Amino acid sequence: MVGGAGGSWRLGAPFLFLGLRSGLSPLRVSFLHSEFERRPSKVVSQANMKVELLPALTDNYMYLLIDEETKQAAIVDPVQPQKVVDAARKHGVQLTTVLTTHHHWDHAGGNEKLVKMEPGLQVYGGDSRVGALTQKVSHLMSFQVGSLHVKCLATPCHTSGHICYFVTKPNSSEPPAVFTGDTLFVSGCGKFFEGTSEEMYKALIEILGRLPPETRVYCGHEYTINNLKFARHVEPDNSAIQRKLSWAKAKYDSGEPTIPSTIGEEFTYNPFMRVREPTVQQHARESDPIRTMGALRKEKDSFKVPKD
Ligand SMILES: N[C@@H](CCC(=O)N[C@@H](CS)C(=O)NCC(=O)O)C(=O)O
Ligand SMILES: [Zn+2]
Ligand SMILES: [Zn+2]
Repeated sequence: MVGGAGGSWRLGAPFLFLGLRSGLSPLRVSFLHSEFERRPSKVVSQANMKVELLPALTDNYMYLLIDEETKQAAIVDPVQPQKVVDAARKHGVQLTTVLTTHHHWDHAGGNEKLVKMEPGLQVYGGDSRVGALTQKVSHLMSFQVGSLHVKCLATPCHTSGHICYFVTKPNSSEPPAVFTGDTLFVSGCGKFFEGTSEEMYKALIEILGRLPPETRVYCGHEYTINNLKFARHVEPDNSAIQRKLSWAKAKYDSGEPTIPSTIGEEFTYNPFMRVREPTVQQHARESDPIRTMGALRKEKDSFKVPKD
């Protein structure tokens, strides 16, 4: 909307000036004025956000987040910069922003090279260990990518500086998106390298779990099938797990990603989001959700994934 209005103002002002100088009637001036008024709403009704999944390495995902209104874009975890530059060119968008979830090589390892290829990028992250960092962020800080609103959610545990990015399009009926890196996976969560069960409980239940249920979840890895096999081991009688696993196997067989899920869906099959459920606590032989979180993570760290 800002771009649309700015564009017509830049056009409108000289026309108005010429109009006065050449003695055009006030009618002509008011016609220009009504043109100016009409433009912004048209832009808003067409505006949208688009997310392109870019598979990287063996099972990582990078995400190109496009603001359709301004044709500006952000890239989440650009570990393979050439693929990012090619995708931005294909869509005809201007890459302005890098959103880094955490400092691990398979997520932040491409930042320096990308910044060399595309000078002037803003590189966001929550950890000084993130390469080429220009904007160190913390919990609830927010900024714009074009007309899209991005809110930083600190979710320390997998790493101490891990950030998830919650993206909304103001005045749109479109569901929001959240980029969860290695905190939340489809039906799983990241290993607790630099944090505690209490922190992962806070991240999954109190921060990500309180986002609108329709929020699209874009995670850092394609681990869905293995995660659902662990979920089935935890809750053998949960039909949401059975259904999602059959669906994920079919997707895998046709070479398609299983991303995104939604926050609402995760509560039905992700054992780490279900630590308050009696069935999950009984499996873990615990009666407290945080201790259940710890027990599940410990069990999954050495879980041998069955063939089917
Ligand atoms: N188990 C992983 C091994 C790789 C790994 O440790 N990945 C990290 C993220 S880079 C993690 O947190 N994985 C979560 C998990 O294995 O449950 C796999 O399925 O390939
Ligand atoms: Zn990681
Ligand atoms: Zn990772």
